[in-house]
Amino acid sequence: TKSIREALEEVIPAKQAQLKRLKAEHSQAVLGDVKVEHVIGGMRGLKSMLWEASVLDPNEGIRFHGLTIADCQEVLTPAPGGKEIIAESMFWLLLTGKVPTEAETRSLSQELARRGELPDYIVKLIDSLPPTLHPMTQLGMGVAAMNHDSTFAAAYERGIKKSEYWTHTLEDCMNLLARLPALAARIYRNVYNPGKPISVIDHNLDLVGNYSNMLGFGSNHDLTEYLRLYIAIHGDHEGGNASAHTSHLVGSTLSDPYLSYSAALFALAGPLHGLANQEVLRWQQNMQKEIGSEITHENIKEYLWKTLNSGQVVPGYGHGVLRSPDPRFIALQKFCDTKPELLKDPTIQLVRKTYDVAPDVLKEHGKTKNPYPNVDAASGCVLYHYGLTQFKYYTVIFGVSRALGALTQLVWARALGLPIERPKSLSMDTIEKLVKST
Ligand code: FCX
Repeated sequence: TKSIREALEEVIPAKQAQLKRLKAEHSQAVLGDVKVEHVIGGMRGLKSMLWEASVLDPNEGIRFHGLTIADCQEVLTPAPGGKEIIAESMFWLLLTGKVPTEAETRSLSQELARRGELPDYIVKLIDSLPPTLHPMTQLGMGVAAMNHDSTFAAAYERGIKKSEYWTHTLEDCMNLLARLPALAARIYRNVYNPGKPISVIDHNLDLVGNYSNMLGFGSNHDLTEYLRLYIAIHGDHEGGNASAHTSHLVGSTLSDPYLSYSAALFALAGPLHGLANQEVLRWQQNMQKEIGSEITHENIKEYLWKTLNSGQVVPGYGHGVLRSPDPRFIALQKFCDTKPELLKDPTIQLVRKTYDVAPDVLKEHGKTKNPYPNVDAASGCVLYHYGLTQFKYYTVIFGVSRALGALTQLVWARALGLPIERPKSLSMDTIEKLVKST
């Protein structure tokens, strides 16, 4: 059985040759215009970044190396006794562009389990933090501190050739990915169940199976399966989203993967990005409190207008690129469709009822370019149903997941020898001068 590193080694030369070709033959080809709206509008739609693992189509949603979520559900190996995509098979696909065999998937699970223990100094650091510190802040701090034993940073200090960067980057990425569940679970334990023992890593279990065990939910097969699906489909959403882009930017300075990914986590912790999944639950619970037990489409509409008229955004709706309902939202809804007890849950019913009316309300409001739900509209309510009720923790699960794509790109950026990012900025005066002269 091939290791993930060997599988990657096989595909690198062709990609390096492709980049060389692009540089030599098409460097000056035009991909689009840079308009003032890009400079003042968050660069929305500007094609300015190389990202290999996934591409987001505004209408069809995400494709991982060309595969839709439904394709992945069909071809990627699940956990023994499970049905959902697991993190290992998704990581293999993202990193190598190939669908791993079952044997390759299992050997990657074992490799990650072997690397999964937290170093003592990380345990001490996390245990010393106040439980009132937001779990995302704790996660970012823990990840940053792991740069203490970065193989890449040590090798760079020793002096290595550019062609060797990717091997050390991969080593760090594997360790980071492997340790994220233990780190995230320790934060959960410290904040919500102080003193409770944490399960040890089972070397015959997949990454998310172990994560669920360490969170204390291992005996709940349905929740574990949901976490597997959640983590696989949140793994990558092309490169321009704030967390992925941050990790790519920081990595381009040759900061090691721990520092690069911790920076990404702090971008994910913003309410317009990953924190939206905590905000959705908070917003929905307030709606439920205000409406009471008689929840109708009419009073959900009223609550939506109240949110919009008070100048706030409706969390879980809208997107920078998508222009139709997010297929990740649909995949999570389909998970619920197979479980009658989930369909009876009032929080899950509220998500569905909100989806019945919110797009029309947002269209009438007239600002949002995409009046449809994104993944965050649905992701938290199933966790809530299964007893993972602490919604301040939800973005941490997103943070465990997004490593799959962000770390993949860090390895590729180093394998392709991509340069430090340094776009040109302009002042408003300069823009006005440029506009007048054209
Ligand atoms: N509710 C109310 N207003 C919204 C809105 C929403 N859900 N989504 C967008 N708008 C508003 C914007 O605030 C903006 O108003 P402005 O002109 O007064 O500044 C206007 O509509 C145009 O924005 P638009 O171009 O459609 O959206 P952007 O690309 O600027 O922003 C996000 C995209 C996702 C940030 C935006 O839709 C939003 O704030 N949504 C709510 C938060 C959320 O769910 N975030 C998670 C997104 C994602 F899935 C993730 O990263 O996890």
